[in-house]
Amino acid sequence: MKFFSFWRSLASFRVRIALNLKKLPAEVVFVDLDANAHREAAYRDVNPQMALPSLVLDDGTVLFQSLAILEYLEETHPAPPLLPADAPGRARVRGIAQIVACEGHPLLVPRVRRYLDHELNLRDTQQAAWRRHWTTETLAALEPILADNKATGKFCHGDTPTFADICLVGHVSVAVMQQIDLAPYPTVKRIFETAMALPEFAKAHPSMQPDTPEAMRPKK
Ligand SMILES: N[C@@H](CCC(=O)N[C@@H](CS)C(=O)NCC(=O)O)C(=O)O
Repeated sequence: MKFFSFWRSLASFRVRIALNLKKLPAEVVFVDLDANAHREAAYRDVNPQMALPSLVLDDGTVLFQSLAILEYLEETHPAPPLLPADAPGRARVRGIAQIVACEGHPLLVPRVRRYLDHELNLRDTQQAAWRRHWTTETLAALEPILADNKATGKFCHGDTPTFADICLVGHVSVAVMQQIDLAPYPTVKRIFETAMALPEFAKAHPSMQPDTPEAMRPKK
């Protein structure tokens, strides 16, 4: 498989975690979003949406959209399971994952930020306020869903990681980058720390990728 990825891409982060948990090797092709490489013909031919990630199977089939890729990996490589065995559990996990991937994250992606900047001419402080607002809204939605449900365990659903944790860690990583205080979201924070203690999550983190700029790597 060929995996088109960028270090900072949260949607790529999700697929990296799933590939690690399921121990699936993939050749990684780095696409530099900051250099607009995703808008060049070479990548547009792979994914006309010009968004990361994409996963190209050995027969040339192109998969796109991180949640669809996670579903594909789950169906084709069921161990370890990243969805619960019961239908209500699967709906809860997918619901939590979608709060992040379908509600929070789309408001923060480069093409939205570019529009705020170039078309709406918002000042840096206004753009930062936009990002902070939607990041916080998502944290505020996740906390009671996780805190007030007995299905929540060490992870978002039970004691093993699922799609929900895979999505949650990316969102919390963004909140940390924005220096948002996590104290009002103790369950989210606890699950983030539990998940990031696993090597499969830790080595998928944006700061740990081969294309991560030196300045964004953990200080030695
Ligand atoms: N919903 C998509 C998000 C895809 C997406 O917007 N990816 C970002 C990086 S995380 C991207 O490539 N953005 C390019 C742009 O906005 O121009 C998914 O989950 O795969």
